[in-house]
Amino acid sequence: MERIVLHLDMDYFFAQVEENDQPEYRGKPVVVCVYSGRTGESGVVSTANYEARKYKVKSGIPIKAAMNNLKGADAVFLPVRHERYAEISQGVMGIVSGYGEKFEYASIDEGALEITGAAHGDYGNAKGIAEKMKGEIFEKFHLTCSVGIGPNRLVAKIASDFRKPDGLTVVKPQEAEEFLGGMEVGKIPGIGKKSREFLETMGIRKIGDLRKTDPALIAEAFGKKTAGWLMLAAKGIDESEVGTGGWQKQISRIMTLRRDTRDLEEIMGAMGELISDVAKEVRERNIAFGNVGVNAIDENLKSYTKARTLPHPSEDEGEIKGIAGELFAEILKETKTGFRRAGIKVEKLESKKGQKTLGEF
Ligand code: DCP
Ligand code: CA
Ligand code: CA
Repeated sequence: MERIVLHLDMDYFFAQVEENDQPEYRGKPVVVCVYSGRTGESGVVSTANYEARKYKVKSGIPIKAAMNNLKGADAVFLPVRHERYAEISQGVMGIVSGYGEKFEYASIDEGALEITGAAHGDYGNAKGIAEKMKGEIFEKFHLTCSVGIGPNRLVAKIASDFRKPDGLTVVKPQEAEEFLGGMEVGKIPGIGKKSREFLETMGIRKIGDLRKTDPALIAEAFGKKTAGWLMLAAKGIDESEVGTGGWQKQISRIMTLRRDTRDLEEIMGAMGELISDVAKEVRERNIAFGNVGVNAIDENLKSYTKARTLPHPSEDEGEIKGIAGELFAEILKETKTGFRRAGIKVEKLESKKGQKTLGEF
């Protein structure tokens, strides 16, 4: 079977989440900002929606410059809300991971998925899978994304960036060389500004130029290892596996208690909100957990953890609460000090579709 990999990248991610949470901003230029806090306007732009990008506002520019460009444009400037984006990201990636055999969480708004088996090695099927996935993400989260499909992660990732927003680009193995050839070398993931400028001094601007260059020259400039990888990339070759990468294998929350305590009821009272939060994420990611754990840190900063494996995977908030209560009771029985911080986690996460576990691959 021919290998098929899918790569997904959310469109103007942080800004799109903000538009959803505050629909009155839709249609206006929306700029999400990392305020440095020194003055009201100091800091950089995290991202901007497409309306704002028409005014040359993009990630990384100073907020002041964005304000300048958008003067009189009725633009909205919002502070970043990382937790909210992470929550949505997990929900979206939970959907994505269910469509293939192996999933890798690549960044807060990107994931790679091996779909060779799911598509039976057929690119037409692969396209259908991507359409269905995009549909489900839109239905559940009202978010658009851009997807690339190719014979490996490299080609799939570059393809995901080819048409935006709401794009779907399929690059078959025999099309990969041509697809890449006309692109700037900077499109190769890992080629930053410095490398790009250096290659340009060698007369190499396009990936096609790189392919035709004597590998010995590239090795002289970048070292043998990087050069080897670069020359393969230029040909659209990438044999790396889609693995577990940074995909979160547990969901956990921890908090500082209002005061040091040894009172089980007080600890469990404080845990209520954290447990609801964990359970909410479990639901949103459409997963189940096979293990519940607690963590308690006493007034001397000594840490105690306990966990229990469940006989069957569960999605039940009540079950987390019940087990957490028992585990905290055990910790209290074995100690004499007051507790300052307490936390909860669920592990052994798996997709409810059964066969595909999230994290175990
Ligand atoms: N981000 C950031 N600072 C940067 C680049 C990105 O804070 N310099 C954040 C905000 C983005 C998110 O990461 O929403 C994802 O980055 P992308 O590069 O994928 O950009 P977007 O998703 O915003 O836009 P696009 O539609 O071009 O993918
Ligand atoms: Ca993106
Ligand atoms: Ca991205």
